[in-house]
Amino acid sequence: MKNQLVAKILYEIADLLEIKEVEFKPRAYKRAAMAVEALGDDIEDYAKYKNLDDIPGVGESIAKKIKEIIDTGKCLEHERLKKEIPIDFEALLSVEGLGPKTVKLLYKKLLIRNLSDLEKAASAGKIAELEGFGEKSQQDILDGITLAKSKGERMLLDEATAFADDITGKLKELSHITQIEAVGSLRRMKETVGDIDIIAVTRNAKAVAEAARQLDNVQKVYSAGPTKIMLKLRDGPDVDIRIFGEKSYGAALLYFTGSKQHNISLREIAIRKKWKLNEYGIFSGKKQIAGKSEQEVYRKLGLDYMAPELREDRGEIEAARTGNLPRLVEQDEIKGDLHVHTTASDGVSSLQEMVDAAKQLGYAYIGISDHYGSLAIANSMDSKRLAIQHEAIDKINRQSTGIHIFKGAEVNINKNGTLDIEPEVLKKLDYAIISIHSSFRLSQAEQTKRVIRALNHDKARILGHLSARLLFKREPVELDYEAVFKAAKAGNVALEINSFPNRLDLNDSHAKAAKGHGCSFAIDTDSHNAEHLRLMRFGVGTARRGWIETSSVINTWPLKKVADFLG
Ligand code: DGT
Ligand code: CA
Ligand code: CA
Ligand code: ZN
Repeated sequence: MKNQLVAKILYEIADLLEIKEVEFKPRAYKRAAMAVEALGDDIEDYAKYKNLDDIPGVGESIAKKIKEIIDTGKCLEHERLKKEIPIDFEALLSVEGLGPKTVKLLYKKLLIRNLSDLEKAASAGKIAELEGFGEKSQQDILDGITLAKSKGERMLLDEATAFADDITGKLKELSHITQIEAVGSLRRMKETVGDIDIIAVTRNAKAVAEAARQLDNVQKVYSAGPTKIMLKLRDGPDVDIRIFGEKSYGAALLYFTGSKQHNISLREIAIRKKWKLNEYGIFSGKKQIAGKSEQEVYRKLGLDYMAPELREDRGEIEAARTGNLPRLVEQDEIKGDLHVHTTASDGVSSLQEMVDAAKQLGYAYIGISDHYGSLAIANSMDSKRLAIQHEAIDKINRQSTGIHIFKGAEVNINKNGTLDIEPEVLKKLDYAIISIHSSFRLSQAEQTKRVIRALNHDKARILGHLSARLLFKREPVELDYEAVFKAAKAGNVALEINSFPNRLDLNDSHAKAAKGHGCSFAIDTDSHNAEHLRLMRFGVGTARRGWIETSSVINTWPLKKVADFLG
């Protein structure tokens, strides 16, 4: 899908025009970018079968540019603006606290174009001297640069998944490829991915190498032999493709899925049995005694099958040996999504659009949880707007459309642990998700006290994105997690596993620790447009990495039971 690429370029045109102080146009581009982001269909299909200017917010001139991006991967107007104003938006906006407005200001005042300009200016104390900045914001920027740089060559799981799906999808069309699958950290659903690893079975390795060379987004082919092809994608990761025979497919999957530590422990078991285990199979002397499937290899080693998400050598092998593996939650057991924003706060899709999209996913319920309170940046609701939303929800619920809508809200936890909502308004909700959106840097003791106090509010039923981290952007808050999990269990508050790819919060190890305290979980998406509802798979993957079982996930429960839980 080229939707993301189109939206990204439109957003950048908007930002560049804003720097040039062009009137009106920036808003138009931004609106169009948001609409493309929220579009349910593949934009390429849309261009083929419908009129691009039927998309709300897209006029004739922007439609032309979208067509140009679909056809050529870029837009001349955008290239021209970039030459005129050579700012590396992507890098600068990846620094926590820098928005388009600040980037614009820093360019105008200090001619900052990229991370290195920014770092120089901040280190020299020039940013603190600007009006509206100070020592603290300068230090925040320096910290932000360190984090943005830590991204290095790794990327978020959803980005890596999109790249991998694209390649495996195209190669799958070759008739001589009988099996192909992405492995490595991607298959283990790790929160960030270094390179993409792919295993294929084919009769014609030469043709695979040729096809890989021809992929339209390949930037460079490092090497292409009969068993291994290594390449780099344009604006993307390195990809290792390895080719195996049918007989070794399972062993190869197992080996290249990793983790390395999991592999090492398996090999030790094989050695104890006087066998050899490698990417071609289990061998007794020269004879292959297993290797066609992963199941076969595990069985031979006396182990139950372990889902890829478990393979981190965190006790899964012992559990597999003794028949004690967890009954992991699965994507198709999810019956609803309880963290969803709409146009009533900072979402892009309307209530009705969100409900329709949830229905299409086969959900039995959805919880609408727009921001409430004083958080200006998120266009938070007040009691008046909430009342209007509740009327709209009542109306849809009365139509008995086969999906139930819960009335929720995402409520900020104030610095002192009170909630940013009037008590009489809180009472009108079915439930509140309580989240940290400010005061990220309290001491561990203060932060822990704050969260535990907030847990005690009636209606606080889900604790949202607990660590508040943003991958490559914001460090997690300091917290006595064990104490919070204990309090959540005592108050019967579910812990969110936020599926948004730059959050994945709780992360895998926190989820596993919380499970140890008997906590329950809500895996949800924090959707801001209808497409985001599909991000659920990344939250489910994270939950599975945390050994989370179906029974403890509240949004696998039937409607009646969730309604009881929410109260
Ligand atoms: P990444 O790419 O950094 O996100 O992480 P992985 O896990 O995808 O690591 P990668 O791409 O270096 O290797 C893919 C898999 O291949 C890895 O998970 C396990 C296996 N592997 C790689 N190197 C070794 C090794 O030296 N020993 C063993 N036993 N397995 C290895
Ligand atoms: Ca890898
Ligand atoms: Ca690799
Ligand atoms: Zn939030």
